[in-house]
Amino acid sequence: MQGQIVKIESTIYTVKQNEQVFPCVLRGKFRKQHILPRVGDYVVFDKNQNVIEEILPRKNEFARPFVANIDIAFIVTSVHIPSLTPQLLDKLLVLMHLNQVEPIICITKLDLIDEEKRKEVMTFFQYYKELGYKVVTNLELAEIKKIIKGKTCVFTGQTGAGKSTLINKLEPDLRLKTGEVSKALGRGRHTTRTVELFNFLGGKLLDTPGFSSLELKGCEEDIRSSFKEFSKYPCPFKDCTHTKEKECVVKQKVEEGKILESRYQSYLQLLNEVKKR
Ligand SMILES: Nc1nc2c(ncn2[C@@H]2O[C@H](COP(=O)(O)OP(=O)(O)O)[C@@H](O)[C@H]2O)c(=O)[nH]1
Ligand SMILES: [Mg+2]
Ligand SMILES: [Zn+2]
Repeated sequence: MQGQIVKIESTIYTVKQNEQVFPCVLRGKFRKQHILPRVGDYVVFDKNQNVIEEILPRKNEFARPFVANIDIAFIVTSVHIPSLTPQLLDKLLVLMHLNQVEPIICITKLDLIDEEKRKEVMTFFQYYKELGYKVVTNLELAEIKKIIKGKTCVFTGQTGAGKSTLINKLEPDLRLKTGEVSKALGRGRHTTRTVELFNFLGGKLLDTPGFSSLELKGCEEDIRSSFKEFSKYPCPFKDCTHTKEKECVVKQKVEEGKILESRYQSYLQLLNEVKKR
């Protein structure tokens, strides 16, 4: 039998198959192999013995949160309290790119800024649209629902950006469910609770707090290739790192304003982070 892990609580793995749930334990071999199932994993399990036999190949995997098989990440980005932080946005875009997760930039709190500022931030996000990223606002509920259908999604972004508010607007029933989970575990809403996979608008929602910055593995080349705009401007030196090279076209384009200064700063910061490891 095949199913998907929707919850893990100590040694109990809840497997869902055809909307039926089965609390399972692991075959001993998993411990020896140092591979453990994660929420989101598709598994082969024995329905009668309630034992997980095998993990099916993953599309992607994360350690914090301990999940697998994410299709889509909504990067919830507030433009006012908390203020827009391009560095965090770019970091999450790189993280998703390197894990084959489709990022959707979701802008919130546009109602809290004036017309002039709104024009300014929309110009900023237009740059991302031109790079091929999908950009929506948290008022475009119909569009967001269309994106979610048939997919496994996460909502990530700064605390206070409006993730919970948006999820509740999309699916008011879910608040009840997530509330029940926390209550049942006897934990406050600010402590970490177990990750859970819910049915959500014809797709699935991995209800998890944000991603740990430690998730960003990869090498310098990975970071470079994640900044899609760089490939539009080939440098004379093929392996140009766009840092100290004299004839770097990327740096020139930053100066000309063709590449956003904040994007370039994000690039340098991420390059430093991976170099340090
Ligand atoms: N004005 C305004 N407030 C918002 C918007 N989205 C969320 N909020 C408020 O921002 C605060 C934080 O939202 P919350 O959903 O808890 O953020 P989370 O930490 O990302 O889950 C709450 O008081 C929300 O009511 C928005 O688009 N406009
Ligand atoms: Mg929240
Ligand atoms: Zn260069």
